[in-house]
Amino acid sequence: MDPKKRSSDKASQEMISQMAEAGQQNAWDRLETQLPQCGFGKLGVCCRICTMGPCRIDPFGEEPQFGVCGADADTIAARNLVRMIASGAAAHSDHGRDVAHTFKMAVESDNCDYMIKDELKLREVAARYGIKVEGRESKEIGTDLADAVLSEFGKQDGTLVSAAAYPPPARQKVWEEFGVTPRSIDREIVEIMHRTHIGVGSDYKNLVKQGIRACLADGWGGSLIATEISDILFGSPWPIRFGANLGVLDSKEVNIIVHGHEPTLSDIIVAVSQEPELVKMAEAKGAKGINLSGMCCTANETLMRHGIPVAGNFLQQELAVMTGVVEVMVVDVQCIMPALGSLCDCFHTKLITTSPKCKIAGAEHIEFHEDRAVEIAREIVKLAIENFTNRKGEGKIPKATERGIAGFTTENIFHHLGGRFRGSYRPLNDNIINGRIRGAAGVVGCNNPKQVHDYGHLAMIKELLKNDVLVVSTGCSAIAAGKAGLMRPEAAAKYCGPGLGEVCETVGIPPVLHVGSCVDNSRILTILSNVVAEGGLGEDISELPVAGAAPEWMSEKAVSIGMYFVASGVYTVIAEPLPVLGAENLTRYLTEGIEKDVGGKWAFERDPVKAAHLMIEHIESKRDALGINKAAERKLYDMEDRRALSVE
Ligand code: SF4
Ligand code: MSK
Repeated sequence: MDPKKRSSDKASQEMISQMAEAGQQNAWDRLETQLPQCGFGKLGVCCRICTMGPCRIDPFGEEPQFGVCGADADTIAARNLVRMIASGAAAHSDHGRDVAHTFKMAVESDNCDYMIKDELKLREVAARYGIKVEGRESKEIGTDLADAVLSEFGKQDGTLVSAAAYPPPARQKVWEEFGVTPRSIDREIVEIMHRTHIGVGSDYKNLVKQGIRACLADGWGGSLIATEISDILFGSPWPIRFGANLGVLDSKEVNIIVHGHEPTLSDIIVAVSQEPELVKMAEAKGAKGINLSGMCCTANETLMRHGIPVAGNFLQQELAVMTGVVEVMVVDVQCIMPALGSLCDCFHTKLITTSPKCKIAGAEHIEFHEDRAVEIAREIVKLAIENFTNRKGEGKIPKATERGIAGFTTENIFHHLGGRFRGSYRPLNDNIINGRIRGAAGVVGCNNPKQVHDYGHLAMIKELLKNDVLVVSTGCSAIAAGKAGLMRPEAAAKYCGPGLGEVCETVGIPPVLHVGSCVDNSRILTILSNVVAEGGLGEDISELPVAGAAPEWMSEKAVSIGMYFVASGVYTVIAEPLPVLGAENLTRYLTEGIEKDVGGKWAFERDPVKAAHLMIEHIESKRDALGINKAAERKLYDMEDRRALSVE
């Protein structure tokens, strides 16, 4: 076992070796025990929707094959695919719903642990939902907004307000004409489950169509609500310095890792963990203090708003426990490996589950209730402090850490590029039109032990930067970029082509912009809407020189994200193919025909550098179509150019 074949991250390599020496299993080991994985499952042609099955189709069979009910490979794979979308959209949207409920509680109560932190955003978002804002108190506006967003989940009439309030008009027209404008969030997810039941639809394109409607209800609905309401409730992010990788753990302090996805509990833990009384308690136990860090997207939430360091991304959750210095790993929902339960048993680490939706064998459950948020957060921090004295020895913490700047949003990119007093996307559009920036790419998504950890993200991002493509990133991809130093402003000079490098250095931004967690992929959608609205790059997102990618994806949420980018007009490249390759017509539709219907399409490419070049080719073809490649000749910046770019 060569750790370099498992991870490109030095801190992770060190911990992988330690796990091997200690005889502890991790995700890479378990993947090996699973090999060879089921070919039918991989190709998407296994069905167990009813008990006449399970049925499977041999994709290499001479004769056409059918399940017992007569379903062919395209039907089976399409049903499986859209069920993945249903699950992914449900996960994001349920996160949005929970944040919206907390928001409702906050605006309706006079004595609550949460309060509105961003009044300006409250008014902006409320206005989009058609709520009167002039002359009204924040609490009144907030009450109306809470009701409006909560009704998006279950309403029976009309279409999503946000699907009309945020995307460019030309994009809305595409959806209307194709018949995929989402009606309500829950309804689209439920309808997938209905349509894929035995004996309902078998037309693979019609099945995908419902998948599209549900994923749009996720990206422009549930995820967007999660982002917008979190900004209002917990504060909109602003560029902030952070440290990243396992080296942020401190052997002298009480280490608490917040892991999962939602900000509701973690935001309160951030506040209470520095209360003098708790710090004193920690000192009385012999610790230097309380050290909070994050894992996966809860990390991104606390990093974006508070600069809390990131211990790692998805494949580092077991490695963090292996350091032996984690007193408590507190988890909420999503991307939490069940393996943590038994692994924590081998150490003093307490795994604490907090959501009734997520209980794990071997974990202690302290149920989180928003109306007692501070009290519960204190209880968890105290438990960690008490556990400090149970630690055996100094532990083994890898030294590797990096620093960077995160905290970019649709709104503040506006000011970074256009200046505080004349915020505008104009300089970004102008630099794309004049060719200094060739285009933009969203590189997002998970880790997957089938790819060398972080390598796919980093190789792809570096190739894009070298070719003057600006990168925005979320989720575990953003953490990978942060750990590799790509979120330092100085990275522009090292990794970017001359055009992008010059723009980044002039404006003072890193070449990879961290825009948040998985639900914050909705920020990328609204950034694209703003670029279209700014003018000069076409009328629709599908005309923009942009592309998306998930080079190490693994979760069903990534399928929903990928599909909502495709359905919003974005060419999207993923490494591990969607499990559809056993269904020829469906595969051809997703990678070709779908473009005629929604403007975007999928591509599958495991080699991250080749994948980057597919994205670059696409970006250049969009530039050609816009007629802006003619204006691409290089020139040195004169003072006038620099003035146009500088931050006021
Ligand atoms: Fe087999 Fe059809 Fe039942 Fe699927 S739905 S398990 S293909 S009989
Ligand atoms: S945490 S969904 S592993 S990005 Fe959002 Fe990372 Fe993927 Fe989970």
